[in-house]
Amino acid sequence: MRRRLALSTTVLAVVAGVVPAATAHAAPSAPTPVVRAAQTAPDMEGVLAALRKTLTTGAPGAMVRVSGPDGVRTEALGVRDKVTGAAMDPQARFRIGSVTKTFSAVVLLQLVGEGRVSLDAPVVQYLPGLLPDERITVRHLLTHRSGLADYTNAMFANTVPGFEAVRNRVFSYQELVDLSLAEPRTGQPGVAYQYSNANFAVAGMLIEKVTGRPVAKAYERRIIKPLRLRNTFYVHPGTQIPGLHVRGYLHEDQSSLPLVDSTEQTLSWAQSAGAMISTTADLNTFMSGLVRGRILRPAMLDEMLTMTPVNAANTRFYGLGLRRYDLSCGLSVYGHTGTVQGFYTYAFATRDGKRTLSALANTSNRGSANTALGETLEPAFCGKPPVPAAGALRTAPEAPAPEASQRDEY
Ligand code: REX
Repeated sequence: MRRRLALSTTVLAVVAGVVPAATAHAAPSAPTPVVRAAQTAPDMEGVLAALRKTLTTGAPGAMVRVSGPDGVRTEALGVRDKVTGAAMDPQARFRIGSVTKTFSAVVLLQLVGEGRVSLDAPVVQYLPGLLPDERITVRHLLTHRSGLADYTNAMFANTVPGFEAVRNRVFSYQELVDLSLAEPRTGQPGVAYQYSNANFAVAGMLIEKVTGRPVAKAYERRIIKPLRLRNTFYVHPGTQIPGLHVRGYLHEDQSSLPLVDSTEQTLSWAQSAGAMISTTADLNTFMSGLVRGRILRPAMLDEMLTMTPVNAANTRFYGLGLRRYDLSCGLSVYGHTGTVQGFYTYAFATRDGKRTLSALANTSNRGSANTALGETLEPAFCGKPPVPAAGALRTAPEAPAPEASQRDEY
């Protein structure tokens, strides 16, 4: 409790996900994370309740996989295909959206560790003329502090028409960067966190420039093979999800209209910012392997885990292509979230990598379903909430525990 009060006073100038830094180059540092292991068993009843809520708020199906030294637990509700009625299947592949950003950041940090890229070098040193501001560094891209506008806001201002306009399009990275640069920049380099897919489009371009090969090869050689992720793919610009997979269903902005099957698309609008396909098992292996140092040297993992706050409550942080959530039980978990048409994903691990969770709902453009899916994290990592002492309810019935009030913040 003392710790939480102390944290809430450290960051005062945080506004709606935009966090000003003290100077152009030094981002505010996050409070020390709690690195201990998850101490209580996962509360699978709580996880199931969150999945049920995900369905009642509009997802055709949802599933979760919680892995740890005491075993693997999976839960799946609803359908993975609305037409055939096939049940949601914990083995099925799906689109992981921005969890792809963690893969891209790992590849770039490996290249940094090999001395082929410098985190604090200007991007234009590697990609001459690409960006109009030579102060934008590689680190700014990976921390969302470049000020490059997120072109997807305009692209998907009208959700379904926007999606249909790009679902079969193949963009070059240059075209995506041009879309971003056609908009005003959101700030000076290094100053504020502002989530933008443009950052990870440039990151992909950088990977291709430095390695001389497509990003798919880098993911395969540097992450997928070493961690034996047999169900993880980057098929861009292919539109199909290979093999057994979940079908994705996109909500229209007008909620009376039927769901749109959004399974097949190039995902070219995202590429290295969001086009990968995986499974809950592979995502757990990936996040666990990452935090345990299996794919990054210690110094590079430290860079990735250097976090700055991104919400006013000071419970959400962003590192280099990696999020940190501080849960109500005081535990910090690391991973990423994903949203692409028809698919919401969460993939998180404790700092010691011993407990991991991946969750998927086959819908999107329905914030309440995404929030409900995120409510799997607390029970999975914190276990059952403490039962209040018998007298406690009589003395203070109107005051909710701080833990309870924080459970909605995903
Ligand atoms: C694109 C629009 C969302 C989705 C987006 N996705 O930027 C990236 C990602 C790749 O995964 N980001 C999330 C669409 C936020 C993350 O990091 O967790 N929304 C939808 C609309 C809204 O079209 N008009 O909900 O499917």
